[in-house]
Amino acid sequence: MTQKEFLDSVAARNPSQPEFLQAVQEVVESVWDVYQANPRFQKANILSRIVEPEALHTFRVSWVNDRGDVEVNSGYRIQFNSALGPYKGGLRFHPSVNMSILKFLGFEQIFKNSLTTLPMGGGKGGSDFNAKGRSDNEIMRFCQAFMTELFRYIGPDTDVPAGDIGVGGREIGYMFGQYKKITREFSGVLTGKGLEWGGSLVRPEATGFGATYFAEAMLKTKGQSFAGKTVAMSGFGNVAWGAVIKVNQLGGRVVTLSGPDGYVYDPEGITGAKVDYMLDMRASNNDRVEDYATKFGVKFVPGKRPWEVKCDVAMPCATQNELDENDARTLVKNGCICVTEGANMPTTLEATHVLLDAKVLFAPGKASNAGGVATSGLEMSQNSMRLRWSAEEVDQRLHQIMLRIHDACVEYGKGPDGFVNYVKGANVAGFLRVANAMLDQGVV
Ligand code: NDP
Ligand code: 2IT
Repeated sequence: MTQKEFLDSVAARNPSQPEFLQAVQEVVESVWDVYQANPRFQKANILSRIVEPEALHTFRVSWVNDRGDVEVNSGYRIQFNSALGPYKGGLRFHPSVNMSILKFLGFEQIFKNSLTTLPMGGGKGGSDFNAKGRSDNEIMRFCQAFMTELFRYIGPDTDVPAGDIGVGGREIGYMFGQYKKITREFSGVLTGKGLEWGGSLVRPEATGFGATYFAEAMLKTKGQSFAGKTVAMSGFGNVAWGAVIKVNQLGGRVVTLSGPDGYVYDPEGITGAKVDYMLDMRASNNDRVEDYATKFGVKFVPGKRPWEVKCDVAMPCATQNELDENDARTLVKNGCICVTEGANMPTTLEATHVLLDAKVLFAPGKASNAGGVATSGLEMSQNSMRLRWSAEEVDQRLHQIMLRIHDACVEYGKGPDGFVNYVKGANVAGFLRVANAMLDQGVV
């Protein structure tokens, strides 16, 4: 079978799932040669098995809003691959959520979790719930209704969900409370828990810290660092917040943030109270960054993305497909040397090719944003031991894991000219561990 025939067959089996097919295509393009060179993988039909989720759960979530009206949402949990450990991956609450988006995220999660080298399989879930304008009580009731269905499918040794877009510490708390009430068990069934009840220090910051450590390692391959660098960032949520903190610590200056309404340009840099204000914006359920511009008297550019701003490093930290081919060309033209994904698949396939052709340092999210799930893995370890590590210990382990992922990408992605294709490196390194584990475990 040719690569095209294989991709066509996946497309035929998964109609109307463009994001999922995009994620599959990127991985298949990278691993095809390695796969063809290994008859054992082919005999076990690993590639066809790896693109098929082990289980898909969908359920109705009915709940009552503050006006007393009954509302209905769709709930999902995708258990994609358990070759390396219990299913592990976040829950996304956003009106755009559908099967295609969750399957792309669950698929990416398999390889990301593999890259961490921690014992975690891949999964993802969520709901099309829209938190915009909801009261705290409504969010609690929704989370409880969601968990009343989800609890049947998860468990600390089966499937361990965490946060993603629209799911942070508050939502994890409400879901954990409901799980505990239903099952009468206090366990490590979710990660991203509060620090006083089983959470890990540094988990809130981990994705952004990890992405910044990864970017620093990439810059180092060119003898450079964040010191004095201008950074364009998108999003204003959990990942962007952690990345802003770490870029500041490493001497860089973040000059943009974005939301669905547009982007803010703050040439002085996002520091001090402005960083704390990001948490207020995320908690306001307001869906906009314009508030930041109003509060701090900086420029707001409605309806646009931040990639038109001149920068040395770009860190897309909002959502999928938010950096397209034109944006990539603009970044290259403006002298950007490094693009590190904090979000999952924020760069389109076409934009990825533009950046790689221009020899820009480009890190795919499955490598550079793996710090979040890696620290979730460390939270699971602490829960199992019933111990808590210090912030320094967690941060040090996180840093080491990110450097190891960077090394794995270099090992499998370095070309004859010395240029590192991190996309290829991450996909091949992530794939090999999963494929070998699947071989060992037989046809299941
Ligand atoms: P948050 O909910 O904390 O923040 C998401 C941010 O993206 C918000 O600023 C959100 O605004 C914005 N956003 C959502 N949709 C759009 C859009 N269409 N255009 C512009 N901005 C948008 O989520 P996270 O920070 O946790 O997640 C951000 C990205 O990082 C996602 O791709 C997620 O999958 C990925 N990620 C998250 C990890 C984690 O541990 N949290 C780990 C690894 C990756 P609003 O919500 O108001 O629409
Ligand atoms: O995309 C991701 O890696 C996450 N949302 C974090 C998953 C996790 O289980 O911590």
